[in-house]
Amino acid sequence: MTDTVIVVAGAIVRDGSLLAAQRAEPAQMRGRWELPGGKVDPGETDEAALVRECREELGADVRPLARIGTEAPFPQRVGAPPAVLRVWLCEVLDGEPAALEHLALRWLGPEAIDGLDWLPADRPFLGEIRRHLNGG
Ligand code: 9L3
Ligand code: MG
Repeated sequence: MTDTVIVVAGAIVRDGSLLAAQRAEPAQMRGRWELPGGKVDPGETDEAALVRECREELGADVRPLARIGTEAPFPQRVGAPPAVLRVWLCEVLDGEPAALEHLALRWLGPEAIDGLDWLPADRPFLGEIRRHLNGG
């Protein structure tokens, strides 16, 4: 497992809506939707990486509240090391999220979550996020 890439992402929730972000790159992911985040750097904690990535991508400070779902492996490019996705429920602490590196951002109510073209790695987490938005 030593060369497994850990990717962290935030299910950022505010006023009953989830923040979805539309990827700009790489080309084969362009236009698809994700929970914002990225790779954990060597020596960095998962939560610190999540806060850093959200600051870089959204220009806002988030606070991770609770880990959700189970660690989901997802395929990277052929020949790339295996990767896993870990997701945290987050709140916005400071700043208004902006699409600094994404094509667009959307705040989604529970009924709108399923309608987007999500990255396959993120899909398994959506059910639990929707239940959270619905108060359960
Ligand atoms: N990835 C998948 N779902 C996500 C995130 C943030 C990332 N919610 C995948 C896309 C890339 C890899 O993880 O293959 C690294 O992500 P990034 O550093 O390019 O955001
Ligand atoms: Mg990223």
